[in-house]
Amino acid sequence: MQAWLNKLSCPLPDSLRTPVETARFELEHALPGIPVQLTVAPDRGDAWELAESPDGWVLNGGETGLLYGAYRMIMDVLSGETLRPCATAPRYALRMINCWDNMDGSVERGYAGRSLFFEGGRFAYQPERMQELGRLLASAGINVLCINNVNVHEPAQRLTEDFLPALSALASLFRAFGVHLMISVDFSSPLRHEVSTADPLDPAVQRWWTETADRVYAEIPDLAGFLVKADSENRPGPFTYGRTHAEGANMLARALKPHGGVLVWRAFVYNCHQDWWDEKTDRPKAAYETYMPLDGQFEENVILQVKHGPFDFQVREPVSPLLLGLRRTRVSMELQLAQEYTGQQIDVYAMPPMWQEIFDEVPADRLDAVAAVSNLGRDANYTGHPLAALNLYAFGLLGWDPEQQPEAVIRRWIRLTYGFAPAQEDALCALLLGSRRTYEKYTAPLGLGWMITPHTHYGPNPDGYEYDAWGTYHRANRDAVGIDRTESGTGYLSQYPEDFREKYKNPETCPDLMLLFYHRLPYSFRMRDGRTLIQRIYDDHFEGCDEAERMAETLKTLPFPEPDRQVILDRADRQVHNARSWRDVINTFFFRFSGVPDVRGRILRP
Ligand code: GCW
Repeated sequence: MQAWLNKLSCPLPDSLRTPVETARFELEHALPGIPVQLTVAPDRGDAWELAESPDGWVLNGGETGLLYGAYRMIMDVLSGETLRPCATAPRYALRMINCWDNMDGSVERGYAGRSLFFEGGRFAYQPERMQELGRLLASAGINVLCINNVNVHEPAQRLTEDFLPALSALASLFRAFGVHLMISVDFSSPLRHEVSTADPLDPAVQRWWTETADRVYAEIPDLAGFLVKADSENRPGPFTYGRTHAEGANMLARALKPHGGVLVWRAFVYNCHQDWWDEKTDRPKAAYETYMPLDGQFEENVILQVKHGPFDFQVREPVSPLLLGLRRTRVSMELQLAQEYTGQQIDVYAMPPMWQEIFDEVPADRLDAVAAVSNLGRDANYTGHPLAALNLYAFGLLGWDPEQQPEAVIRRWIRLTYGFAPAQEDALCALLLGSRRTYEKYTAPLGLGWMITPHTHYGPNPDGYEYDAWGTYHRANRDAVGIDRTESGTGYLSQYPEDFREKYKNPETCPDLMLLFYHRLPYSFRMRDGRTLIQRIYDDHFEGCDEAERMAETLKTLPFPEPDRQVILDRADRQVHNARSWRDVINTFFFRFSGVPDVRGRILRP
């Protein structure tokens, strides 16, 4: 089972070594009746062009360009579209998947089974599955795969001797698909190798990293680079030595530079030991405060990877002010396919509509790269929920061209994956397009986020993080809820450009769905449609839950093939259960605090 390419059932031979060989093989087997001449223009990289010739088609492009072009032709034909001459190049040079896989085989925030790459402290993978994965990634235009968790644990932390040959063998499987591997490294690694410090300005540390990079690149010359989570959620980093993140990142970047590698440095830095009495510290402000002063100080092979929102992949967050602020730093925007806070691949949650909002806010020339936390695992269908494969596919397509419309991407995926009749395609497309809004309605209201069960992050718990150290407070009491993040409050909003501030600063004009992100408001606050805030909260939760029930009914009517059908229907039942529990817990929470009954007399627990 290969998600959207399940119609391409031809197994891939082991002999494939280069993207051009793969392109040729795939075209010959998938489109045997269509003559395609491949012409390589090495300097064109990922770009490609398709033209008609008297004897068929001419596909011209860089080595990887030919592969992307070949998959595009195949997918056009498989999804019933007519081949047309065209030329295209990706908007972002790096389109990266970040796996949070540990070498013991577990996956941090993984909802699709155990790791595809590791088990028992070592590399353990099925070569055929790696080829299938290479095919899936390349067909979606994804070109970098970071295989291990940013929270680096042993033995990856050590970069042991046997790590590199195994990594090299894996890299050669993906090479045929134009996918470059990347590894997460631990900033304190030198300490495990008889260097007494990890201070980035210490010559012994610099030497250790230079030698390590040399060793790694001797085995894997086309490794994309290193990914680093430093000084974040208790990980080691430059702060221990009184150094800045530019000093830390640049030291590593210089070690990679002779090899053409990039150093991807995550900007997910905040105080995770906050005192909940402290109302001055506001977690969403943290990344901007840390990195804006460093803008322009990074080496040119450093890419700063910024989560799309200022918190952490909640259902609704504003775009990170850091993404709008940085001008002289190469930036990657990090999305999360793993549905950590968005239903854990049990609840249906199609991400393209959410990403469209994000891409609309970030000027196109601001980003060099996009990255997404993986939703992959060892489950037969790769993504746990068969419909979650859409998110992987869509990430690749939007990383190539962020202007593609969510509906077009979703329809194309449905055609490739299921080939439904038009009415069924319409039904599934509408369901997917609406799935994020539905999920949003039955979970934490109006931009508040975070009312989840601590640690597992599935299911409701309004006070789960309220008296904790993670900086994610709603501060609900009997009169009001939310945090004032305008200038009169924490000042978060002043990290944005003027037009953005104008849009959100006033509760009367702030878009409803962001209301409680920016403002602290009484339950009696009048929304623009005349409802009170508390009534809006109740209504959303009743509506969201009704919608989840209807989604489950619709899914039952659709002719999914087995084994997808069984998985989809089982998970739809669990989603309904989850939605009811959210509705009841959240509504009860607010009813108990406010004492305000539902105007429509629906039942709320006293
Ligand atoms: O959302 C948090 C997750 C952690 C994760 C962290 C991060 C890899 O709960 O599991 O750690 O984000 O992005 O680094």
